[in-house]
Amino acid sequence: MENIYNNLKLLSHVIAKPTEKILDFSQLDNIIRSQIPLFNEVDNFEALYSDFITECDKFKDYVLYSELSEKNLVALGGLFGSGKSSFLNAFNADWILPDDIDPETSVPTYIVHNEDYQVCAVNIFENKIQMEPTDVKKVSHGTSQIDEQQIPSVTLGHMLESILIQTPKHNYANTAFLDTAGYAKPYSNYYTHKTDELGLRSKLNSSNFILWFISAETEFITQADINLIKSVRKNIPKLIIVTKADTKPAEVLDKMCDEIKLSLANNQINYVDVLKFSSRKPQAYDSHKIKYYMDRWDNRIYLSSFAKNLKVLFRECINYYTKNADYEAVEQLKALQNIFFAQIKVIADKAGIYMTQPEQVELIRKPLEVVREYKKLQQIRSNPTIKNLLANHVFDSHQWRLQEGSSEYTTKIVNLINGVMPHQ
Ligand SMILES: Nc1nc2c(ncn2[C@@H]2O[C@H](COP(=O)(O)OP(=O)(O)O)[C@@H](O)[C@H]2O)c(=O)[nH]1
Ligand SMILES: [Mg+2]
Repeated sequence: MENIYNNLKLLSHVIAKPTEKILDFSQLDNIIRSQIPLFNEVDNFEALYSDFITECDKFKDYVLYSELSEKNLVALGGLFGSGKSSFLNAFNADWILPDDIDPETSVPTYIVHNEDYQVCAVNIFENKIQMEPTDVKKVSHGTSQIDEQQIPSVTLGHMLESILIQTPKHNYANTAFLDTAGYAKPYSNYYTHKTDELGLRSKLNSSNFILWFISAETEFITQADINLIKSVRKNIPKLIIVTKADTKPAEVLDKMCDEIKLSLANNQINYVDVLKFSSRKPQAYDSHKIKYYMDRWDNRIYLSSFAKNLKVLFRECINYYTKNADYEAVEQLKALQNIFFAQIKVIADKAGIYMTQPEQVELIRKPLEVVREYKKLQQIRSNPTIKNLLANHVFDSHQWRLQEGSSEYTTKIVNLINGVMPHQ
């Protein structure tokens, strides 16, 4: 009886509508769902739009979950069933996440550090609700399965947009993990809109770092994996983890890692490392190396990329219509962009999120242009010692922490400065 009462309580909780909306997303939603799709003839619109929607969803999550504020996001990607949730459970020494038997019920889950154990969720009505930690498994596996009762099982995953778990077991103060459902091929039994490749790709694109999982059981990296990783933004560091290492002998694992490295290199994919892990033996294999990378990432200062990432769709659309001399569409898009970012700013201000405006994104390049012009005017020549100092000490320094984090970003800036400061 008590179980039935608790399950009913959980159900009413999960489907509760907000009594009062403090943050109103309706105007934003109107622009996103009704107005932007009108410009769908732009090249590659489907991928651009999917990235845009995901970035908007991430923005909503950062607004609704103040616990995510200022945190870098490490997204977990890979095939459905590759061992992502098990990795998080084992890595955090905390068996809170269900291993998903059904992708339909799997809910994107953030994990952050807090001294108190707490779980909250955002439901499909954009209402933030508190939950009991044990409810996380009930949401995915169904209420009766957990309680071993003979009443029909009710899964509630489809009522939730996302879950946020705060746990003292998660050791990274500046990092949030995002557990995704992963992807499945359209002909697979696990294929649903939640395991669609485009959706996962967008989720990865809106993260700061990526952990990509490949099960050792497959013994190789599939072309589908390669294609997906390749389609994600180049400047997001990607660490490849071969999971379920306990299922294969050492020599098979080593050969698999070498082949993965070769395939990635052949496809011009930058990766941080290829490491082995088993959730059955979480201290064994390369777990210390994974921890090393996690520590490094946790030390990176978070720089909000919302404005930059949201701007991409508008920029690409405006470029397309400018090229096609459709100036009416260009003007419409510029007006839409202004309304959109004004709305974003209103919400960000209310939620206390710092937001660069789109014109500031453009301005980021300007200081170096100013230096270049000034040097030309004054006929100043560069001192190579200063250049080396900058390259070796400033841009290479751990103190100079960048959200982009990648060596590619550093190289870009060093190249820019090289351009600004010609040899004597
Ligand atoms: N032998 C073994 N099985 C694992 C390991 N990690 C996960 N599994 C199993 O693989 C299945 C899928 O794991 P899950 O973590 O749900 O994958 P996800 O869909 O990527 O989150 C589950 O049945 C797990 O028990 C591992 O390290 N070793
Ligand atoms: Mg999972």
